[in-house]
Amino acid sequence: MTRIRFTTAGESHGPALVSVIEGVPAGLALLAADVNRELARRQQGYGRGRRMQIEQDAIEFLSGVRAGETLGSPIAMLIRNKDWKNWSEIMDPAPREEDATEGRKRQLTRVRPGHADLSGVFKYDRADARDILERASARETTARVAAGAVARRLLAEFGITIGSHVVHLGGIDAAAPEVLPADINAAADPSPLRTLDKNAEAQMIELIDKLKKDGNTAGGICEVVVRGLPVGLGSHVSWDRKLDGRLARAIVSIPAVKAMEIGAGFSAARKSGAEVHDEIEPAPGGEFARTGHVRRRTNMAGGLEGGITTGEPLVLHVAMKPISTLMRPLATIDAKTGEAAAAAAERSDVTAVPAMGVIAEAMTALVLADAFTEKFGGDSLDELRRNFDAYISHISTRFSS
Ligand code: EPS
Repeated sequence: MTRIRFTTAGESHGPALVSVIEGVPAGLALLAADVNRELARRQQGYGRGRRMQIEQDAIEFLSGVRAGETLGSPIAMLIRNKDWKNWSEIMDPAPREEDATEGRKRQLTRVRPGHADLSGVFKYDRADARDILERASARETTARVAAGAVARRLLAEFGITIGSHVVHLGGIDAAAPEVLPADINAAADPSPLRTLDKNAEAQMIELIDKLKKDGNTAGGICEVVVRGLPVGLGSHVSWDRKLDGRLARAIVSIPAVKAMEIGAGFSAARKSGAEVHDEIEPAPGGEFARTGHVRRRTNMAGGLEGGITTGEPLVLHVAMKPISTLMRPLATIDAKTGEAAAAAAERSDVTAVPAMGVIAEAMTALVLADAFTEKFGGDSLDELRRNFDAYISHISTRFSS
């Protein structure tokens, strides 16, 4: 497994973020613009903090791409932090004279409930929670989105598209249209909340303005939809090959994400089997070649049965808790003294749910690109395509002979 791996490095106010993705076949057309477009999507959303005005995230390829095509070698991408110039003393990797006497400026010891601050200080035995929060910051997700953009390019070659939209924010539900638009992101991205419901959007904006005044924050839920998948990615044979588990791990690792549902999710537990399981019927016609010329009458399963894709759209719901930095701080302790204190108020966002959808798309793309290359193999894009075409031709003629 794991034919496609990725890792990220970087502190929120350090010089740069780094993203390394490995296992992408050679010969995939890839431009910095393909990645930067996704980074720009992650930066949008009503309710973001001032940092998003400072940064204009963009990558430089350090390796793995030549003349606009991947080489099959690790692709390393550098994303410089524009804010670094304001933090270079505080984040300087080299020791400074004043460290011994005064310590670094902007220490954070009034640890924030809900953030990694306190557990991290204990675990890594640090005096300053900045040593923890700089890496725990959701700034790291920029590097995930960069890797995800490469995975998305690969999937696009095979007609697989990934979109998302916000379906809930801080107690406000957004009504989903009966039929989702063909291009979900083209419809959702122009909305400041990335929602498809204009009424809900206005209420969400009002809520965010109110929470901002109150020094408070909001969470919410995004729906991620993947179309164009073939039947047969993932496997039922062992726990760690099951695609549902692999997706859950990737998605729930996103900062502040507390839950993920597949298809009907929690609501399936309250229904009977006859209501939940999607009936299967023959489906002749070219568009169903990827599903072996069958289709489900419904998609309660959200595109996965037995940890394997069915070829129906993959549908995930991803829940994010409210951001844990509150401008009107909660009670905590001072990690220096152990005494009661009010939590530190670092610059932050009121909500980042619209961005979370973009990050969830990226993590989904990475898991699916891994499962896709695992199934179809190949060191070059052409080889991957030959293997894919042979499989589709095989499953689509299964019932015709
Ligand atoms: C983020 C950058 C951060 C935060 C946010 C996400 O920038 P700064 O800390 O300089 O304001 O805005 O991180 C958090 C909400 C958090 O709790 O760490 C980004 O690039 O997405």
